Amino acid sequence: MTNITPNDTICAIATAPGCGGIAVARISGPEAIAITNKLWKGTDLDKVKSHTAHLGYIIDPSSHQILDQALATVFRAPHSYTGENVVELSIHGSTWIQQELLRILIDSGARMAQPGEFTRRAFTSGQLDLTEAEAVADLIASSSAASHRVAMNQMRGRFSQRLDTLRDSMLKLSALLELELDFSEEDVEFASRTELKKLAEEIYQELHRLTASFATGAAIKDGIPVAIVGATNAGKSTLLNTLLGEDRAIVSDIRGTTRDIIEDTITIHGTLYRIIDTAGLRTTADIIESLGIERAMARIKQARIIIWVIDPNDTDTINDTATQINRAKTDDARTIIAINKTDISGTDINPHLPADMDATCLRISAATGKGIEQLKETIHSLSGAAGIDENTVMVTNARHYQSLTTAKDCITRVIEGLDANLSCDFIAQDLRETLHHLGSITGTVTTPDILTHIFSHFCIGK
Ligand SMILES: Nc1nc2c(ncn2[C@@H]2O[C@H](COP(=O)(O)OP(=O)(O)OP(=O)(O)O)[C@@H](O)[C@H]2O)c(=O)[nH]1
Ligand SMILES: [Mg+2]
Repeated sequence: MTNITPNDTICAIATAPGCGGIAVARISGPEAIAITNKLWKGTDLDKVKSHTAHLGYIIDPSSHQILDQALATVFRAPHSYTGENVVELSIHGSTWIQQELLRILIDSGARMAQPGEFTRRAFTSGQLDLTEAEAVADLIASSSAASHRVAMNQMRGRFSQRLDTLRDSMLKLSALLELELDFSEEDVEFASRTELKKLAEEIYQELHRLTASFATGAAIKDGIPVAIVGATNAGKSTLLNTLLGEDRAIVSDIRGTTRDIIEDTITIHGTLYRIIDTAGLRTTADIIESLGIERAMARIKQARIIIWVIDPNDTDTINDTATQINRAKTDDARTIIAINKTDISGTDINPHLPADMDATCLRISAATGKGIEQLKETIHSLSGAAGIDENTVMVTNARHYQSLTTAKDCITRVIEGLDANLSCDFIAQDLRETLHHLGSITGTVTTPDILTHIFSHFCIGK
């Protein structure tokens, strides 16, 4: 986003590109009402109250031809999304009308908006802080109840409130340190170092809670990855098909049927999961199958949940498979062992599972669907997405995660400084840095480059 002139008037189509029943053009800036009036036949928009809608005609000032009948909604500064004068023109959704309207608006003195420029103006005028502005983009991109709820909580300021509370604690700590600094020559009673350390540790714990929520928070946005893994012929592809409710993957009794990764999504209690079928793990001379196994291992690394499918009548390689899974998976990933084919093996066969496997064990039949509902419930309860409500605060944005992690490093230095009985000015410096990183999240400390980066990812018209 270059050549931003903050005080000019911008316009864009705010609805999705293409033809629809209705399209909405948005005009924002000091001249928004005056510019619209130049092409408006109907009530003088300069004289109408804020937050009122008016039916009229859009006239091309150069040809005097009617372009469309439209509804103009007027919002006067500062009571609008951007904090500026805003007019929203609801027009018929023909792509030609949309293009012509933009041309006429530009001829009349408006400028085409850059991606995210409306929201950037909302941030600049103090209507939204940076996290709330970013939540607008997340809300637009949300594709499940869970990602919608997390974005909505952030947009309503829940995350910013948590950061404000953290900031207050830091300011309190800072004030206590400054006091010690100012009066260190005199015989004044200060807050004890133990007390300061307790406060710093509370700040650390809160930063830790927030950074720890990122793995789940980010996964909720894109769908939580669930990898189905295990030996060949265990029934992995059958399980994928049963979970999806469609014949997505080829199933056969030939070992090594699945070579490439097959992935699709399901929703469990409003949370999106990416179910990933992988090639069966075995030693093979087949080059293509080996490549498939490599891909399977890579997916185990990325998975938040691993479903290890076992055929209880085929357990020769169970220890090798356990070693491979344990080696590849991250510490955060949770494992479910699904003992499959219970329709033919009965309930009496209990494969000997490796002792070092930390997993929840279920008995299923991927072919008949037995135990699949319980499997879905287990996936959901292990994912960390259960229990998201209107108060849940999660870090879902890599930028926030980065700043919080750096802030956590700084507060760790504060704690170490207090432990080592360092002089206040060193500790105060680390604390100022912590505050700086926290401020960069909500945008109290920011640079034009950061803003450009953030808002360029928005759609035009938002
Ligand atoms: N009876 C029974 N057969 C099953 C069940 N699940 C899978 N099968 C059969 O087991 C065989 C292998 O199933 P797949 O789903 O292709 O197994 P896979 O784990 O994907 O195998 P690879 O892709 O070769 O690694 C097929 O003949 C399936 O019909 C089950 O729950 N019960
Ligand atoms: Mg398969």
